[in-house]
Amino acid sequence: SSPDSDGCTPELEKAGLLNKTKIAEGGRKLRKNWNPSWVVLVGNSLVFFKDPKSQTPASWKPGNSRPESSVDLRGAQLHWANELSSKKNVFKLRTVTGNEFLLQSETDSLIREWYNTIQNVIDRLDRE
Ligand code: I3P
Repeated sequence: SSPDSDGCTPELEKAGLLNKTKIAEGGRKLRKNWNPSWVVLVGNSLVFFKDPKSQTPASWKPGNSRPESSVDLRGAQLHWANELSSKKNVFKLRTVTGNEFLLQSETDSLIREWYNTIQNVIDRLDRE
């Protein structure tokens, strides 16, 4: 049987490396700080990990694999937001709690896949 035969383990939908910056916390604007982030879409959440490649070997410890932060996609809003950055391929994710993130990739097809996959999860949650 599959590891999730009980249906209780959230399904891993997508994982990959994107550039990320948080631009608002609870509706309050933050200063941009772009960093590579390992992004995992699992269940109803988008989970961010620090990019291991951006860390020195000495800084790597097993405990560092814990998520940096996590975003509940229920009620979230997704918009292309190239006007919010000098970078190309940027979209904005806004949570119900007023946290806002920009996510970016140099690869057009990759960022479109992420946009569509996240939007599908948001749409699914909207229908529940
Ligand atoms: C910011 C930094 C960001 C840039 C931002 C700058 O400067 O260069 O990369 O965002 O532009 O203010 P600093 O490091 O001094 O904070 P983009 O790369 O997304 O353009 P912005 O203020 O126009 O958003």
